[in-house]
Amino acid sequence: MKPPPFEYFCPATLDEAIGLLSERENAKVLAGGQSLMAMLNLRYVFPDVLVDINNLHDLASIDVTAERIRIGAMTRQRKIEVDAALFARAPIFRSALKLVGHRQTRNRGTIGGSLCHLDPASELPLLALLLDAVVEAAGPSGRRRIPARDFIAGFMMPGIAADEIVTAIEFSPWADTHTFGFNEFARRHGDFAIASSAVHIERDSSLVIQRAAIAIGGIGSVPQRHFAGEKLLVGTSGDAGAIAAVVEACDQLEVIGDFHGGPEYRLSVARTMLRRSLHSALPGPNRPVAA
Ligand SMILES: Cc1cc2nc3c(=O)[nH]c(=O)nc-3n(C[C@@H](O)[C@H](O)[C@H](O)COP(=O)(O)OP(=O)(O)OC[C@H]3O[C@@H](n4cnc5c(N)ncnc54)[C@H](O)[C@@H]3O)c2cc1C
Repeated sequence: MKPPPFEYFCPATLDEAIGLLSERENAKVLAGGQSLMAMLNLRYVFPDVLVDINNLHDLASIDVTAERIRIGAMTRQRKIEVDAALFARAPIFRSALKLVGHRQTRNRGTIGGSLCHLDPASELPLLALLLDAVVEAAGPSGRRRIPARDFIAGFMMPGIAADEIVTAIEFSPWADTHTFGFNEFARRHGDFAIASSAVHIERDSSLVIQRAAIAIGGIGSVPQRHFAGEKLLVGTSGDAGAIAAVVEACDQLEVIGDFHGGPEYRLSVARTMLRRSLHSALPGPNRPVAA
């Protein structure tokens, strides 16, 4: 398959790229190309202009401080997977990235591209939601910061205008003592997940859960926070009863079916993935016996 014809630009600066997106009709950003090129070849999208942002090297960096983690939009997924400083403060990225496509796709694919493609089963938007990240976008009227929950505007619909470019994602790292779990089920390695779950937990010295974040991907039109489950978990020791209640409460999430599986099947897979993630995030004496 060949893509439909398009004009191609490869600007050297962010301003130039934004200028092209504002001046040209029906223009699209090209980042790692791992989703866009397939969509062009399959004739799902027909842009008249492609603005390749691979020369915007300033957008490819990872900055980790005690208060803040910032990942530039053009950072390759493989770079994020192996970054030691990021791993020390947010190890969930490595676990999740190992499940994003294949090493070859991660060598090219970018975090910005994944956020903007916004497949409901994508791992990186799920982490953005889990971590209450802020997405930074630049457009003709400057830069703005968009909370991940607003950025995820709908099914494969990022909350940015056609002439805006995502420049970075930022979030505050959790306490060094936090624990996490990330699990997903896909029919073949590298496929998009039928359901995925991401869990972050902070406990006090008595092993009582003080803070919890849970996000579920793949089962709805967008990745979702499981707020009801988080409430059920905080204040408990993460015992078997609490875990069962959190898993049960998944029926409060949006669940849709497609040709890969109906809603009941997806919900059942999501519950299993969540149970596994909770078990990984709750090590030590309070770890419940796996069901
Ligand atoms: C075999 C295979 C398996 C895969 N498996 C998975 C998987 O399991 N999980 C997963 O999450 N992904 C998976 N993917 C897709 C992933 O590899 C892509 O990297 C990702 O979806 C898009 O990132 P990209 O940098 O390649 O973006 P592109 O393909 O270049 O762009 C994707 C979309 O985002 C827009 N865009 C890109 N960057 C920006 C920006 N900075 N600002 C504004 N708009 C932007 C583009 O215009 C386009 O609409 C898979 C891909 C392949 C080929």
